[in-house]
Amino acid sequence: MKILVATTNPGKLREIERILSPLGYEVVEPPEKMEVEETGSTFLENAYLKARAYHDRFGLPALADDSGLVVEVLGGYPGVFSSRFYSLEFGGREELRGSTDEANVRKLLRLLEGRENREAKFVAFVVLYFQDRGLFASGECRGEIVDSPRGSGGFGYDPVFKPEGYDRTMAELEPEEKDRISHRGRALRKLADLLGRCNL
Ligand code: ITT
Repeated sequence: MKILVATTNPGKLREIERILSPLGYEVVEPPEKMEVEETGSTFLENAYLKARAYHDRFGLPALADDSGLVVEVLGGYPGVFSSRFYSLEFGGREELRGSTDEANVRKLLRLLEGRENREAKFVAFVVLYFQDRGLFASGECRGEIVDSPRGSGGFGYDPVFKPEGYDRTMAELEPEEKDRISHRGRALRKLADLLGRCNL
């Protein structure tokens, strides 16, 4: 089955290809960039909006991922705002000096400075939209936020997220190690399983 990956994030695209290709799916990149307004208030709504928009535009089964970091002591922030956390008024705006990932991480560390409870989880909702319906699955990865960034793998908040049971950050794991335990890996394997049992 051909699956169009409905994302503008190269980090996500890499991971989705890495996880779905060995499961027998032909993963296709979007022919051109497309911004979809994420007007939903949940990961699921936003994933559905993106999958449907790419499907309607390009006419292929489209897979979207809406994901983010949920931090307990920040009342669930950055959550659905993870990709643009630095620019939110919540917690004070952070200056953009380099990449948005770097500014997001800087703001997160500032807000958690001196905090004892550093629990966090990554959450992903994936939606595959085709034949006028959306199939979805979700995955989580629990861990905590470390004091300063470590490692160069992955993307986003990976350098400051230490998964439960590990003494390395997500950005210090091998790509396959991340996929085995990540929110995205878990969600995509569930979705593939569901698809396999749907007989479509
Ligand atoms: P698309 O909507 O085009 O897919 P996006 O980056 O805007 O790209 P989201 O709205 O789902 O996607 O935001 C996800 C953000 O959550 C992402 O930019 C990171 O900041 C963070 N995030 C999600 N998964 C992550 C992961 O595996 N590692 C680190 N950070 C992650």
